[in-house]
Order: sequence, then C-alpha cells, then structure tokens
Amino acid sequence: MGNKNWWKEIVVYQIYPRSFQDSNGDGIGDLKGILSRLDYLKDLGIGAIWLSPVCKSPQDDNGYDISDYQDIDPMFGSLEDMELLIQEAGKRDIRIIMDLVLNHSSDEHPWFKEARKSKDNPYHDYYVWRDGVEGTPPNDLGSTFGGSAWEWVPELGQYYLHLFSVKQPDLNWENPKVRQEIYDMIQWWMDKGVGGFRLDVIDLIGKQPDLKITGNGPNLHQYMRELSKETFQKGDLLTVGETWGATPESAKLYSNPDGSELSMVFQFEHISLDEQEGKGKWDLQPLDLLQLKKVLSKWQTELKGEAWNSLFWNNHDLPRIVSRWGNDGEYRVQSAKMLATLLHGMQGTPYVYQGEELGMTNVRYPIEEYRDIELLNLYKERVENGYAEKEVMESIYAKGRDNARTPMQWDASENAGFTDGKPWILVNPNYTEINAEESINDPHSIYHYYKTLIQLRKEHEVIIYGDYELLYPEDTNLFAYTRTLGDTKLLVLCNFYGNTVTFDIPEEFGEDKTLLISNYADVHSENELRPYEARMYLLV
Ligand code: TEU
Ligand code: CA
Repeated sequence: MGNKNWWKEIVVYQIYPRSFQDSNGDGIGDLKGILSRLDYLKDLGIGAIWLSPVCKSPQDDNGYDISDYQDIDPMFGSLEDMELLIQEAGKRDIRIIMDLVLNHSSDEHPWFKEARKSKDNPYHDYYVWRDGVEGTPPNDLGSTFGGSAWEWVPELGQYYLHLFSVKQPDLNWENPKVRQEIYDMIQWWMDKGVGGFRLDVIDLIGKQPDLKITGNGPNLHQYMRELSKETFQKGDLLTVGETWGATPESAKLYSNPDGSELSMVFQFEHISLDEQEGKGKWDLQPLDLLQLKKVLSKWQTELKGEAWNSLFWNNHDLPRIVSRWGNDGEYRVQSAKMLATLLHGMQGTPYVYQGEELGMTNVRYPIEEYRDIELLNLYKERVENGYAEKEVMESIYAKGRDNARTPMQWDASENAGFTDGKPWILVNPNYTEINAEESINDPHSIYHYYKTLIQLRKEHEVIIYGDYELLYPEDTNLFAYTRTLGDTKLLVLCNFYGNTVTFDIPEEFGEDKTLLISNYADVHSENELRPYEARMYLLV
C-alpha cells in the first residue's frame, strides 16, 4: 500500500474487546473472538480496527490502567493471538490500531511498584509526587472519576497525581527516561506490524499540576513532536490522539500535514453540546441543531488543507448516538441512517463503533447491573450528596459509558451469540430484534446502509477530498451541505428530526443529478424531507 494518504481514505471500526466476541465461555470478549469475526468486518468494508486496550491490566478502568505495555492480558489471550490477529487482519487489508495509554499506567505496573518504595528509588520520578501533610493535598485538582486527583502515600509522606482512578497514577513526561521507555515500547509494537495507534488523553501529557494545568500544557507539542519523530515517523501509520480540549488551531499542530505530530485527533466540541454550560456530561440539556451545524461546519472549513478531521458519533465512552440524538423508537432505522449519512458525507476519517452499524441502543439497567467505574463513582457521589436517585439514574441512562459497553448483538440466540457463558455485563434485552444476523439478512437494514456509505467513499473522491459548504445555516430542522471537487459536487440533505420539512433544493442540483443513497424507498418530493429522511446526490 504505497498510498501515503491511505488513512484519509479508509473507515476505521472501533472494537471494545471485552464486549465484542467471547471465544472461551468466560463471558468476556477476547482476541480469538475478534479473529472469528474478521470476515464480518471485511464484508462491512472497513480498512482498520482500533482495538481498545488488551495489554495486561488489573481492569480497574477496563484496561485503560496498564500494568505491562508489552504483554496481552490473559483474559484477552496471548501475544501469539495478537500477532495472529495482526496477520489475519492484514490478509483482509485491515490494519490493527493499538490503543496507547501513555498519560498514566496502572498502580500495579512494576514502575509504580518501585516508585512508591522510596523517594530515591530510580523509578520514583517516573510519576508525579508532591511532599505534603495527610489531609492537605497540594491543591484542589480533581479526578475525572470523582474526588481529589492526589492520593496520599503515608510511608513516603507524599501524594501522587492521578487524573483518573487512584489505580491510574499519572506518568511524569518531564522525565526523559519515561519518554524513552515509551518510545522503545512503541517501536516494539511497530516492529510487530501494527498499523497505527490511538493515543488516550494525549493532550494531558504536558500537564503542570502545580499551576493546575492539565490539558494543553506548555510542553505538550514539544513532547508530541519528539514522540512522533522517535517512533511514528519511522513507519506508515494512522495515529489519532484523543484530545478533549482540541480547537481547530491546536488541531493544526496535532495533525499538521508535515507529519510532525499525528495523522488526526478526536475533538469533542460537538459531543459536549448537550451538556449544561460549564456543568459537564451528567447535567443534560437538549441539543441545539444550529449549534451542531455551526460546530461541525467550523471543523470542516477551518481545518481545510491544514489538518485532517476524524469523524465520529460513538466510542466506548459515549452513549449510543441513535438514542442520544436520533430516535431509538419508531424511527430507529431512519434516524440511525440519517445520522450515518450526515457524518459519512463529511471530510475526514470516519470511525464506526461496534454495534453502531446495527443501530444498537442505550440501556436502562438497575444500578447493580452497571460496571463502569466512572458512573458508579458518580452514582455514589451524587446520592450521598442528596441528589434524587431517579435524577441520577436519568443521567446514567443518558450518558453512562456502559451504554456503549453492552455486548455486541450477533444474533437472536442466548446472550446474542456474544458468549455461551455469563456475560460480564447484561446484554441489551432488545438483541432479539437488533442483531447482526437479522441485519445482514435484511437488505434495508442499517448494516447494509453503512456498507453502502463505506463503499461510496471508496468510489467517489469528492467524499474524501471535496470542499465543504453548509447550506440553509439558519434552518432548525435541516442539516444540509455540499462537497465540491473540481466539476463534481455532492449534496447531502438530512432532516434531523421527526417532522416533515420542505425546502428549495439548490438550483444547480436541478435535473441531471444522481441519487447515491437514501434512507427511504422512494423520493416522495425533491423539495420535501420526511421524518429523519436523508439523501445524498452526486452531480458530475
Ligand atoms: O477517556 C478520557 C475521558 O476523560 C473520558 O473517558 C471521560 O470518562 C468522559 O467522561 C467520557 O464521557 C479516556 C478513555 O477513552 C477512557 O475509556 C478512560 O477511562 C480514560 O481515558 C482514562 O484512561
Ligand atoms: Ca473470553
């Protein structure tokens, strides 16, 4: 594959291994399970798989707490299984993108076990420590998972920093030894033939905790450039950073076309639009479509020619988009297809999260059936602070990360074909109607719609490289835009809601246009869109 822009032209599929396919009956997905589903992924047409972490981990944060970066956790399989997966995926023109968690390790990593032994241990400064007095943390920095970001270690008389769980101590990127260990580890994975890396919360590695700076620290891009030069630039990789604080300006550094940092980043500005101003993910407000149009269009136009977008609605941390911003009841199929059309018509590399192609939905479980540390900590914190349990549960139903982590729904057999054991988390009860087998057998399913969108991207360069222009910016129901590449134009029309809307189709899309895809069987009227109706036209 000599095409240096291959990562701009493919669609990536994210697998959350724990919930994808179990092969040995322990109720937990594993690498052999993924191997058994490679032909399903090949048929879908994707070009790379982003694997959430499978390295050795005590699983405090489901693998985002790594205790050995160069070995596979036995619950997922072995290094040989990983090497076989890389090889078998490669035979199907699918690259494997590893999830690198470099901001923190597990507290069970040998480095941290050494570091906490004494202040003069050679590994002590692999982490972030501050002298202190018990009960008086260095400052009020908080952990994303609740409580203080500082944990007291009595035998040292010091606190260590953990921006996530207590079992996820932050690595000290100011220490060149830490950086070199990381570069050596990445090179080791590159030598095994991985096709790229997803970099967990990479915008935090420049943190200055004494100044209470966490994201976008002053040395961040210096570290990014060194990391890229010492590793990624020595290969032909897709590299994507998770950067919650990215702006179009910083994205032009992260994904500079000169390759000095990464291929692209996940920015989350659109994802935060249904949060109450300054309150965070659990305090909800309805999405304002005009805001969504403004934000997504800004990212389309401001990166043009200077950086590259990722395109996503879902991942393992986010609720299912058809429940969040679609209609997972009467119009589940139409709205899931509309959301897919809206995203896959844009410029950038699209990411499909496992089950998104089936229109999998959120769940509403009793609290004891949830597993995610983030939402369980939230529940405890808010109920203890007097929030009505019903209100807390509504936040969890809407935004809890376990919405994305219920097992992949393969068929209507017990546990949706995910496991013949007891699943680590309940399967969504709607698996009898929503599953891959049913979708593959239904030519009008969301699955076949995704397959067509992925194929259209391969067939029409305008979808990959065309310039974006938003239409009807003030329309509060219609999200429509064009893409232009030379004489070729694409028109994407999406009715974002469940009422019928009328509009005037742009004159230039008069007669000789071609309908590429639609989520209704017919075109009732060119200047009308039925509930959640989406259409993509080509003009050459
Ligand atoms: O996520 C970073 C992060 O801040 C979000 O997960 C956060 O939990 C937010 O509430 C999501 O809605 C990354 C990984 O994707 C996540 O799974 C890990 O838990 C986290 O980092 C720590 O490694
Ligand atoms: Ca298993």
